[in-house]
Amino acid sequence: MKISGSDLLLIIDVQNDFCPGGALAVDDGDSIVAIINRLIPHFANIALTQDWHPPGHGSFASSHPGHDAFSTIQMPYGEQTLWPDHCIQGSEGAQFHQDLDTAAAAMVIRKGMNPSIDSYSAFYENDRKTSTGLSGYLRERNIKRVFCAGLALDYCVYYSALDAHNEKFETCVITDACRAIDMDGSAAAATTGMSDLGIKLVEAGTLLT
Ligand code: VGL
Ligand code: ZN
Repeated sequence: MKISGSDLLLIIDVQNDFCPGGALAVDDGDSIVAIINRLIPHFANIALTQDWHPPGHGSFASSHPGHDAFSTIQMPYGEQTLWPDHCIQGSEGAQFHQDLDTAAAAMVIRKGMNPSIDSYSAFYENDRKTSTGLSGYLRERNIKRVFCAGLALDYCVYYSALDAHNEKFETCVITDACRAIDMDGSAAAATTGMSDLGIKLVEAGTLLT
């Protein structure tokens, strides 16, 4: 597969809290940094997302006494998984992994800032209505195809890929440049869900040649 000038590399939540030692660590999460760094020089357009929650965010189990992390509750916008406190604005855990080569990124989308709505996707908050503005930005920049990489495959990468597809961008997920949280089969469900929609699952090696 050949990368063109109208392709975007969307690097999702490669932050300390999602890496080993972090508050919501994804197994092997840091192992994707080297692969992503190798992909970066091949793309003319790069955007990063950064999970960026205020303290006491509504997606934190600690904001719902009596509810444990990794359980689910009903929010006004639907079901929400509760997480350990993570990616608090300005904290070390919210910083990008120190080896991630962020210099070439034109755009950083911060998300999950509304205290009462979580945001997995780079495009829409979890109410599925509130836009981050990314879609308009990409259209103005004439982006036609979005390649997703990052953390976590079954949450923020998955929802970002679904929305990129719904917004009519051709969408690919670079599977070996992602790692999953994988709760109750969520990684397999995300992978199947994406390929059923026609989202292409590709390996980094096919883009680097
Ligand atoms: C994420 C859970 C909570 C992610 C962010 O980046 O996949 N997951 N916040
Ligand atoms: Zn979060």
